[in-house]
Amino acid sequence: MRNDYTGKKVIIVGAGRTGCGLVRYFLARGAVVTLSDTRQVEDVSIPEEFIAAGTHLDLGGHTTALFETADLVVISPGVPLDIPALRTARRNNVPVLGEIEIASRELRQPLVAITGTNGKSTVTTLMGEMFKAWGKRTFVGGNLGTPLIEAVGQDWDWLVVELSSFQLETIETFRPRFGLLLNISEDHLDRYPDMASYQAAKARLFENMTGQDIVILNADDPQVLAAAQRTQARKIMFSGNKLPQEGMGIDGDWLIWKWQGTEQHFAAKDLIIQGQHNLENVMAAMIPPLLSGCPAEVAWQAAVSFRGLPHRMELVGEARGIRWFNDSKGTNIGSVVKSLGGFSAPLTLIAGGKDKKGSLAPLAEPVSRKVDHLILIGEAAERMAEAFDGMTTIHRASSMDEAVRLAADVTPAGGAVLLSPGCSSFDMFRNYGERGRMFAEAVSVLASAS
Ligand code: UMA
Ligand code: ADP
Repeated sequence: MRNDYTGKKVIIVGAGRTGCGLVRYFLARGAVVTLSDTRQVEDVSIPEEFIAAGTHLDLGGHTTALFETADLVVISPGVPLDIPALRTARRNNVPVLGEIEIASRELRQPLVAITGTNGKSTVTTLMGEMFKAWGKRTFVGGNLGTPLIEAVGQDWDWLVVELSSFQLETIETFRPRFGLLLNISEDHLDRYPDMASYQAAKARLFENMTGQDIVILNADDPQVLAAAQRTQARKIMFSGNKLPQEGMGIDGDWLIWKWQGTEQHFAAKDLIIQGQHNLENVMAAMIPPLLSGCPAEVAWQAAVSFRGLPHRMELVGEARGIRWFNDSKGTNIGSVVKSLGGFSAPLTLIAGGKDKKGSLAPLAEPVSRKVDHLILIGEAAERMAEAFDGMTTIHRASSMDEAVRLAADVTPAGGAVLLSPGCSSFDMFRNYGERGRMFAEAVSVLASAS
């Protein structure tokens, strides 16, 4: 039996949230579990129950010999497939799979998978709200935070799952009922050798989908359409600038759902979340519930009540007559371009962080047109300073506090400060959430001092 792991030697790689979920899953199924991580014992927190249940630990590095004789290796998304231990496993014909594959082999509920470079978390959360408003017991998770393996064994009607390219690299039979590809622009070029490999990882979403499944695609993104070219699944489009024959699009101030000869209209002005990209997100989120029988007014009500997620263009303060926006989740260049789109006031941009090595060129035009002051932080500061030389006034800061103080000095009242780093956070912070919180805290210190 495919899911019978009794007595099997299973190595879980990565002792983060995914790894811990996997250990619990395999212990409950009688496997002989080893948890392997590059971190030293003092740097990881291993739950007591794992040790009590006999979990073996392989810490401070991955012991290659163990990977030669395992029955199965299951990796966390942050673990690259080309590390020596995983190469050894594959050379010895030991299957190397990811958490999404393992979880989806157990889960029988209809599953919506959402991927793309930007907008995944927004669409996943919003769609979850729609299914819940319709009265469905809905798991909402994946890359968003709660690993899919934690959905196993609970009563759900629907699974709404955000997937990263990392997670898609290690699927085998995973087959969602609905697969959404929102957009593709440069990201994660610190992990992929080139854009084609990143795009290929995203396209794996479609590989097991059949004519009975539905893919939902951004009609305006050529890379999305190229990635979905060979899929067998039925294609339904959404578009931010036209009306597809069938699907969802925009006409003036209206979002329009066209389906089997009928049309339904929704007033864009009723939405709280702002920006062209969020219209696209709302349309993408509505399609699976609508096609599954959710009444249109229920889905739309959930959309108009949605206030957006923290760290995505979140207004965190108005200190010194300046509006301060936290877009810490803007972790790639494409998302910063979208975020700048909404600004017209004098603008200071705080950017930089751990460099993902993608091209900065798409940001040049919006920076010269919209950004009066650019404050750079983190490892990418040097490369960004070179790329935007002469286009705006460039400053450096060595901490978030310093960046915020500097922004307060150079931005006039009536202007705005935007933290939209275009980089990941791991050079200076634990994650994008901590980076955004430190920004908001520095802004509130400023507000209370003024
Ligand atoms: N590790 C090794 N060997 C390696 C590399 C890493 O042992 O060669 C260990 C690390 O020391 C660490 C562990 O692996 O202890 C971390 O694994 P992980 O990074 O996969 O962490 P998790 O806590 O399991 O979080 C993962 C996702 N992380 C990544 O993709 C990097 C989380 O997405 C996700 O929320 C979670 O699973 C639940 O599904 C975060 C993310 O940054 C938010 N995602 C990227 C993004 O959104 O851009 C893709
Ligand atoms: P993800 O989960 O894919 O990182 P989020 O929903 O968390 O996406 O949004 C992250 C950032 O990406 C936002 O702050 C915004 O700047 C940008 N963004 C959101 N939706 C879109 C979209 N549909 N197209 C392009 N950029 C977007």
